[in-house]
Amino acid sequence: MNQPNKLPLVVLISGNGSNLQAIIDAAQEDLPVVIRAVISNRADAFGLDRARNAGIETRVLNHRGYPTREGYDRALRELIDGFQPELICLAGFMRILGPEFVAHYRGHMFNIHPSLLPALRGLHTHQRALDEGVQVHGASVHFVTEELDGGPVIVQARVPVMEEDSADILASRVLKQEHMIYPLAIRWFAERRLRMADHHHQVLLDNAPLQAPVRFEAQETSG
Ligand code: NHR
Ligand code: GAR
Repeated sequence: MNQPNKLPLVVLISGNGSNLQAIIDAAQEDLPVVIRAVISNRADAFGLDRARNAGIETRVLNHRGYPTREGYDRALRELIDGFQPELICLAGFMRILGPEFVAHYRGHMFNIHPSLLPALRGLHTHQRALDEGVQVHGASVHFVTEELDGGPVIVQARVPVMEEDSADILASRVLKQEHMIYPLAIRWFAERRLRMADHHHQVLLDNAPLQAPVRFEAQETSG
């Protein structure tokens, strides 16, 4: 089915897929996107079930079948391009992507990262936030560039770190915010309000460069 006014997406996952679910749910409301496919590097990713339940095409491309990263990247690119997306969303995707892959989708790929970038790039961000004793933590949606977790940041949500937090409790507090900010950034892109400047390190929203990431303010809810 071709839906002319909707932005075609491909979502890449490796695991639970709760961010994917947030995008699916938003698309069933009024987010003007159509998810053409969900691709996982792991066959056991629960997010694949979420996609199937929503009637979305799924594919598994296991990196273990490829001796080189370049080979995997090439196969992944061919798989993605078959769906002709205008935006690729990394949503808990756990494989680093090489410079050629990234260049092919320049300005057309988002990632959601569980920290207030540029703080805490890389993995295990919640435990590292606790270890460093930071009082404020959060999540960021950014354009993907060749620099890992280093692309220009679109929107961030902040969460407090509590004295008694475990990494899991902190992660779930952050994740709730991720589910708000990822559909928001996708909405701006779908509405053609958002793009990455040609020289890569700037986000343009309504044609104006962001001086800092948009700060999403969490709604106070009970509990
Ligand atoms: N690729 C590029 N080029 N740029 C980015 O900003 C990327 C990227 C690929 C993934 C997500 C990122 C995150 O949000 C992401 C951003 C995986 C690793 C990692 O070390 C690090 C950061 C991110 C994703 N992966 C290991 C690897 O060797 C494998 C770890 C595993 O399988 O558990 O690829 O945090
Ligand atoms: C999310 O917190 C996402 O930000 C993070 O993994 C979780 C995936 O949850 N991403 C990374 O750490 C990427 N390296 P989900 O599968 O439920 O969306």
